[in-house]
Amino acid sequence: MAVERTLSIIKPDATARNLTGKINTRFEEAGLRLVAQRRLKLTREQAEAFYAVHAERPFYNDLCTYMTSGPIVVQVLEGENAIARNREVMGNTNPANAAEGTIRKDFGQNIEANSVHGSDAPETAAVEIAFFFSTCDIVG
Ligand code: IDP
Ligand code: MG
Repeated sequence: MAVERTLSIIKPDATARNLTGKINTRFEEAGLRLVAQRRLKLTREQAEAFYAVHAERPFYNDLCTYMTSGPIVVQVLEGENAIARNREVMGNTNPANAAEGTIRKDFGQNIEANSVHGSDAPETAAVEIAFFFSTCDIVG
């Protein structure tokens, strides 16, 4: 296993319910280190660009509306096998199908407002990290 970095987002449903600290604790307890973090509100243009890979999906427009509906916390998580590890800790996209003890099971509201985003592969992690952070923002 290699030390990796992945892009994580705490989504508007979770910041609205003041869950940033509780979610960060899940990451830290799973051995993931928060090596960069910033709170911001996405513009429509940013949300559309970030989720461009989903542009043809039926949920794309609603997803972009939801992701601009409140503040988010963007963060870089670092650790052994961080991309897969983070996705384990997050759980299934649909909270109704997520395993016990995962973030989405415990905090997610529905398949759209599912509290967290995590990159799905090394290539997408690199692109998504660069979307929000420059190298000097990330301190490992
Ligand atoms: P992931 O976040 O688990 O990687 P993706 O398939 O990449 O799941 O979808 C990106 C995001 O789009 C999801 O986290 C969720 O917020 C939203 N989404 C995915 N599928 C649906 C759906 O069927 N209806 C509404 N929103 C969806
Ligand atoms: Mg995804």
